[in-house]
Amino acid sequence: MHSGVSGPDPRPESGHLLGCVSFGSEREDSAASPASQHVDAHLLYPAGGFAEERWLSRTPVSALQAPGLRGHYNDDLLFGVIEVPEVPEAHDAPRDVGGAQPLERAAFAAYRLLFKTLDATPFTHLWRAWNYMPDINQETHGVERYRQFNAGRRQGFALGARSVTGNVPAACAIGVRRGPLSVAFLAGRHPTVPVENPRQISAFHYPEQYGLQPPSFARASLASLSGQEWLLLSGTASIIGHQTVHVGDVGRQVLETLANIQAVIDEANRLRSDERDFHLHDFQFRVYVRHARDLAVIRTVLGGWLAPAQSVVFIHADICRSDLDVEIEGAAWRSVAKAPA
Ligand code: 3EB
Repeated sequence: MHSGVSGPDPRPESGHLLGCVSFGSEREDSAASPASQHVDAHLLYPAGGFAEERWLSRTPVSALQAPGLRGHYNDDLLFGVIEVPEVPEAHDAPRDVGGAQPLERAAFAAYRLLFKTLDATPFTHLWRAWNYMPDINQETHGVERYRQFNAGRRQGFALGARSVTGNVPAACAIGVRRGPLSVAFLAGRHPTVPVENPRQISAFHYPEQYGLQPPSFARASLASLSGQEWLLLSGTASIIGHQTVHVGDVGRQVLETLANIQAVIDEANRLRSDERDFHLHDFQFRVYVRHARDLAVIRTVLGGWLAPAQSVVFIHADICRSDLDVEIEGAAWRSVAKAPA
């Protein structure tokens, strides 16, 4: 299994398509893949207006179809996409589950469906979720929409009998231009090792000032599967403890974010048994940029730390705290000498 990001002119790649994520202007054929997530946000770099990230499997994949969900799986894992439109609540609807706000109910419905689906497959462990929603920083019903999402997600975890602290998946929650709540996910047969960042309070322990129901995600997921080890980094930003730092200075936000990513990688290496450590240069990155005008600064600062050949896509999108201008996530994988038992 490997993943690669290809630009507008992708070279032929070998492997079976497990899942696919596209960024930028929607292409006619992108809907053709049954397990594809479209991120409706302007692609800032690489140039060309469209990029695709493909998750390829060495072994054949099978399709999994359920109402509201499309996915593909191989022997080790399942990649799926769930899209839930936000609909106003019927005035006579029962108020006991799912909350009052459309996004909160959409998040609840998405995670209820996700865990219900996982429980019907061998892939009961959620490794990583990518959450995209429009107007993430906008306030409606007196609550910021990201917080509405957090409330619904947390209730979905609880209903699915999943832990909302500690043993939680890696994730990101990002604002896009339009569309339904879109959740892509990777799930596996075996639990991951959740990784936290010693420089930050765990997100699931954030104080109430960031919302009454804290987000349920780990800073990274360390996963083992036949002969490979993966490190999936959550969206990472310029946060120390629980506080945003370097407000208004995007260059320093990038440096602080890199320090956080390095701290998570160090922590993951500490938790691993294999001698060969993960290194910053092993990762492919996705960078979310709030203001397109910041792209040059962000690329320059990152360029000082990343290898020239490293795969990085830059996406014009909103970050879930309105005082953050940049967020970075990544993934790396490597072969291990012996397949884990
Ligand atoms: C942070 O560290 C920045 O709600 O799933 C990063 C990764 C963030 C995931 C999520 C939010 C999420 O709190 C925001």
